[in-house]
Amino acid sequence: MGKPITDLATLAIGFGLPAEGLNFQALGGGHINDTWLVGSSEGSKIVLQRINTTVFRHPEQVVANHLRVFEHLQTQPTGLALLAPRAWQNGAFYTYDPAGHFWRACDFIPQTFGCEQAESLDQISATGQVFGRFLRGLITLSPVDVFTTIPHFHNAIRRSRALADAAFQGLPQRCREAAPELAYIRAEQSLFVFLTRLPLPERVVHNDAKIANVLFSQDSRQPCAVIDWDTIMPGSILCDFGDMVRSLVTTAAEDEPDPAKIHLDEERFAALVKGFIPEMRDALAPVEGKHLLLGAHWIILEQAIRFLADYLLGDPYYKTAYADHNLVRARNQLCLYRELRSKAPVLQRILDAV
Ligand code: GN1
Ligand code: MG
Repeated sequence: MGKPITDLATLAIGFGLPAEGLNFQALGGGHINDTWLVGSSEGSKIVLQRINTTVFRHPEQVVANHLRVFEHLQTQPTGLALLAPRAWQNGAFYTYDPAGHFWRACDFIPQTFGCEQAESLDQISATGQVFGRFLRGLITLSPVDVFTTIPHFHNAIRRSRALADAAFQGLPQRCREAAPELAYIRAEQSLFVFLTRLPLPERVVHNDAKIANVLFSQDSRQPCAVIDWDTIMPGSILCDFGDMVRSLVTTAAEDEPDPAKIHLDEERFAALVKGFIPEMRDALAPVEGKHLLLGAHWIILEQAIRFLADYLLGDPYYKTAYADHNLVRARNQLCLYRELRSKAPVLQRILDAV
């Protein structure tokens, strides 16, 4: 985030903001890219982003997908505000700075705010509904029209293998520290073999369907937009449902260290499915409807694996705020996963009843 403000100004002006009275606010929520909200004195605002090109190796494809999704969703009755991409001076929707960093921008959706954690059951239902509408809108977009910007993104078997490699090659002290978690994950990962055998339809999905990626209207307090379209690519609806459970049904932030505070709450789950399922019901294939809850198992265990592998390797992937941050995140996800395992029959009954 240590970019000199003058460079940000040049970029903001290049993406079409007037030069007068520019102001910059770092938006620190993301784990991967660097993001700023840039305003000008005449009132317009854009979101300016430096893409992490170690993670997104073909950032032009991220931008191409964004444009494709934007054009497609404009034709769909989602009722949601959309992220309009901004063109650079030359008409492309991105630019490189002199240091070779990749930048892109989109319009800020005015009068909105973000939220890291759900505050009420109504908010959970409304967020599930908005993701349902968004995904419903994407269902008519063919996966062949969208780039796979991160190959094997939700290939949990590869992720498990990467964890096994990290346990072998990672920082020895960290590998010792994480031995119980490694053993637990090893015992659970046969789930992923079962998942690969399911004939899941490939669809264009969001792939990061967490509450932090929803904007709420300042007037109505209702969710009005789904943001962070970087990982929209071919994948499975189960993953998006899993991320919703991971972020909306938990009682604590993703990096809460105290296990006593981390729970998967049945009422929250019921609120999520009440919002999400009616939007999606007639679009889901039977194999998807039947295995939605497995999507939560998949994504929560996979997320624990990803955080843990990163910890073992010395945190090359996720931004961290302190030394054990990724270990804390991994343990947090494993708490959720254990509760998911024990509450699965109850949660499945809730799903069956909607
Ligand atoms: C990353 O940067 P952010 O917060 O949008 C990650 C997601 C994880 C998420 C965990 C490209 O998303 O897959 O689920 O962190 N994005 C990428 O909160 O790896
Ligand atoms: Mg994301």
